[in-house]
Amino acid sequence: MSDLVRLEVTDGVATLRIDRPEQLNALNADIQARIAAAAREADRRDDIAAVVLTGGDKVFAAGADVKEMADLGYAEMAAQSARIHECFNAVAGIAKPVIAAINGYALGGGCELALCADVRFAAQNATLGQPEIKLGVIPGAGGTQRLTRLVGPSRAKEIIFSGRFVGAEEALRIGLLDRLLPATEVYPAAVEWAKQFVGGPRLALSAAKQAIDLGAGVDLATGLEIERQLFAGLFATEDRTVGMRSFVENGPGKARFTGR
Ligand code: DAK
Repeated sequence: MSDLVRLEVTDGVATLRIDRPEQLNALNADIQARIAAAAREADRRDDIAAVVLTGGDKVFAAGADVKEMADLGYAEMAAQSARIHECFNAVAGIAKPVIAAINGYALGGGCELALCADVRFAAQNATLGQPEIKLGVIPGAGGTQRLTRLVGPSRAKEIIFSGRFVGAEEALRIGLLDRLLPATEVYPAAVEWAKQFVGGPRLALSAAKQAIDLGAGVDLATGLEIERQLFAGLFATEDRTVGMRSFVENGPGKARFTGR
């Protein structure tokens, strides 16, 4: 793993860290590929219960690398767009709780990357936005879809059409962020949040994430059916047996899950 993207694991919590601060963590093709690889590793590894996505204490990511993109033609971009989607889908597809810890700018592809997490904690001075319109393009890594699902179509359109920066307070108010903290507390708070899932019922957490994410894109009846199937499937797990037996014998909240 390059130094530009690192996957660090401590006591069951992985930190997926982007580290190119002098370019405000601009996501070039190399970094995108490395994020995808790190996300797949985080998904695969049994010693990882939850993931913190961070760009460090100065900046989350100021977007895809505009300098790298500026001279590309249609054919090259058509090929690249599949790769960038692979990267973002790999993060969104981590079948474990994922939290974004946001300091500073999360713009364009940076904002879209944060949208691939399940929840977002940010510094009071964080700045979010989808400024692609000012470059003559639109968000291309999920912004028109994931932002809309999170804040609703009118707000998403207003943010995307204008390309304006969204301050942390507003982002919290509209549901784009989940918690605001002093800058130095963002990452530790995200790690604390992630820690609650260590030793948790891994398969049930994964099923809950799948039900919510898959259900968000379909009609209610289909969503309910997805939930029903996933729920029934959990009766094939050891954690379900342990969880219910522990409740019956010892009361609530004492189960020791195995993750199987
Ligand atoms: N790309 C490349 N370099 C960037 C960058 C970016 N997005 N953002 C910042 N940098 C670089 C700056 O060029 C500068 O580099 P040097 O000149 O020092 O070499 C360094 O980072 C520090 O930036 P500034 O000097 O500009 O710092 P300031 O504090 O003055 O301003 C800023 C900070 C965040 C307001 C400003 O840097 C800025 O506006 N940055 C660009 C923000 C932006 O427009 N983001 C959206 C990028 S477009 C795709 C899907 C998605 C995408 C692309 C393709 N496909 C499906 C194929 C996504 C597109 C985007 O994200």
